[in-house]
Amino acid sequence: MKQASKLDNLVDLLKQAPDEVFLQPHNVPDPDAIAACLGLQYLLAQRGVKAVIVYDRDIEKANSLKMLELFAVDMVPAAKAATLGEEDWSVLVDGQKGNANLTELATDEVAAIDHHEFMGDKAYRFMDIRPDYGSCSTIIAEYFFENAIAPPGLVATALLYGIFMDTDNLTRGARSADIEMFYRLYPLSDLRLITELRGNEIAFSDLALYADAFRSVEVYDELGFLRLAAVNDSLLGAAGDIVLSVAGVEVVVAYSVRPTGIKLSVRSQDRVVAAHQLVRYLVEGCGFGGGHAHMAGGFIPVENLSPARSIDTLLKHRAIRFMERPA
Ligand SMILES: [Mn+2]
Repeated sequence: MKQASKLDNLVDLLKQAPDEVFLQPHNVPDPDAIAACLGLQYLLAQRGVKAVIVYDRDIEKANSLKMLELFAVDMVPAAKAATLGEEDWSVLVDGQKGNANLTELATDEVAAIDHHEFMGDKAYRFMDIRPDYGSCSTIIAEYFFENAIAPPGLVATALLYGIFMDTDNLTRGARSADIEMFYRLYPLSDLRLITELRGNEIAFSDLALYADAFRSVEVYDELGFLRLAAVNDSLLGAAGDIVLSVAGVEVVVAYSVRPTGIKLSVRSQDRVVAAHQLVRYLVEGCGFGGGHAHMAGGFIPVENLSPARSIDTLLKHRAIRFMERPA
């Protein structure tokens, strides 16, 4: 007898759902999260499971919005999912319970498919967490090929773009699995759409924000700091990436100050500096954070901030102390 695939197991589980099935990506879904949800939604539909994609926090980035349009992704903001309730089940995609960037909805989170660091046992009934993968789209692409389901052109293109974005064009945290899936998706994809997405990565209104943020950049040896105005903190990671591309800068701490607290994005291309460890060090005792060795994020709630000490000083002190700690 043929061994059940991961998709088979997930489908068997979801067929027992007492009511609706939702797919929930991390908040402010990025291209990888959107593509993985789109692919999984298609796979489940092929197997007779209808799933609704539900997300929290508005999508602001131009390329994520463009994806929704080009791939006709049907995603519902959590606040508008009128039928969502405790009797519904959800699959977490590109995130896990306990992540700072994942709102706990009323649904029962029965499953998680993710490539971020393992957040500990959350009693899922299906779990596929592969922290060594560069993107969640790679995991979903494998589900297609393992089960001999051909991804339609639009789905293949979305997954290809998801891998492309999360691995920074296969240069950041990409593993052989990411490259293999990229290679298999490539001939099935519509490359004109990829070009169109690449041409929509920044909105015109973002330019002034970037310009202000870049004026705030300070560099201490290999460590760069960037402060962004709160208006659109989804630009944080992308702005951090640009600072990381500055010659000599290997580690970037980017942050934005918003009314509810400080949002952090950390990037590292220094092999001995793990971004998720650095972000945890930055927020120790006052916030939460996590991610991968190359990219990580965190948050410090406003109530934990000391009025006596500026956030700029706190973050710079802590980051420099982390860099100078004995190995
Ligand atoms: Mn991802």
